[in-house]
Amino acid sequence: MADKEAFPDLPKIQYEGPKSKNPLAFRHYNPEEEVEGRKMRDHLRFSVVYWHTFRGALADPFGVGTAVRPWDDGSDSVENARRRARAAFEFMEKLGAPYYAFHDRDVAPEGANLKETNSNLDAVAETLKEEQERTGIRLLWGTACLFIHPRFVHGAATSCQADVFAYAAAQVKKAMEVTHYLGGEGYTFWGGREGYGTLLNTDLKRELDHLGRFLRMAVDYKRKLGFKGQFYIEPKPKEPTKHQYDSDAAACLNFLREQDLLGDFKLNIETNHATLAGHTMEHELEVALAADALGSIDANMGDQLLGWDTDQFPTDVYQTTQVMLRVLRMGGFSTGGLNFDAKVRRESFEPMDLAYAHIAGMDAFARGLKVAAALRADGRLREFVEERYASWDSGIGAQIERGEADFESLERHMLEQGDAAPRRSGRQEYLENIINQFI
Ligand code: XLS
Ligand code: NI
Ligand code: NI
Repeated sequence: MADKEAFPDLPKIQYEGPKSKNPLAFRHYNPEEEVEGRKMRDHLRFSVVYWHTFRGALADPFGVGTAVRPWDDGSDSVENARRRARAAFEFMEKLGAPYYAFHDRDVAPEGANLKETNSNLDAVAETLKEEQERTGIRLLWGTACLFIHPRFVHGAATSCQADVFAYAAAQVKKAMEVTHYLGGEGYTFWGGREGYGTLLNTDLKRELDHLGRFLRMAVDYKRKLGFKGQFYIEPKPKEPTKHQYDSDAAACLNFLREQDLLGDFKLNIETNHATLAGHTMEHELEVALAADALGSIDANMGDQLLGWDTDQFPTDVYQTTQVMLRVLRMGGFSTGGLNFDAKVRRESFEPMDLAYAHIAGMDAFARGLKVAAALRADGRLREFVEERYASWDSGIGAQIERGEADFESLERHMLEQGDAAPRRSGRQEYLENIINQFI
């Protein structure tokens, strides 16, 4: 099996332009094409996730997995893990994705104890390194899976059990070392079970303090290790917990500020998590940007009628446009990228569906990038916002912004002026129509 291709029907995907009807070609993603003076490849920094794409069986709460993955014998052996890794790199290479991301337990099986588990991870990491060197594909970020195993039933860093906290610390230490060994550009903390099912059994304050202490230890160890990658926190409001402590961008930022960790973390914002939190993706991106803390993006989308993290491939060009408008405004990613934290539907069970899904996501983002760049070149959206705030550029507005006004001076000003009538329409529909002109 080792030398047989895992994806014999998958050619190297090429850019063929918008008119192509070839389902195994890009219509918009042309890695070499320049947009705003930078190659598309470097704007988009696409990343394939190991968990959904190579470990997801496509089970749901009502049915078993349906995924057909001929290269995977379903066993927990290191040999199977290595074969799977080679299949993953074959796929990513043919797709032309420059990055990937994984949890420790995605890539290597759990052993009988921590020591065995660590050596399994080391063994598979060797294969990953070989494959990275062979293909030039790089690790966007690594992470530790602190939510599947029963030991994490009450959480990891926020468990009521101190020994579980210690296990989680040891696991994250190892996952950071492996990420460092593989030259990872980042490391993500997503607290799947860092939250609660009921407050009746929960000491919220104590759990939050433990989480802060855990992250502080991670920062200290990062320095000791000499790992230069970016740390990310990935907000999500719930699922599997009723309430996850990192519930949205604002909650994460407040927590990091409280724990004096803001300088050491950026946010990894996921579209479907934003909507689960009752926000739009663009809201979450704006909150992160305002704090200069937008690091990376888990690119997917949810379903309006399904209230959980459906993690669908992002195919909505309106949404990818909104995302790329913010990424361009930020001046592009530095360590982050567009990480397809997305899974094919249970009905899309063939290996080739993995290709169709990623091609769809990559093209939707490439198109979103082009639309966003065109909107920026057009300038009307930006000018509208600038003009909307023009009263802050001079006079009383500028005085307030410079900190030269107080309640008394403002009262004097208004007693003189008499009243403040609404002067400007918000023009939402006019603005929405500008976006449509470019899509
Ligand atoms: C789950 C999260 C998870 C993180 C990595 O909802 O999105 O996949 O991205 O632990
Ligand atoms: Ni995610
Ligand atoms: Ni998710």
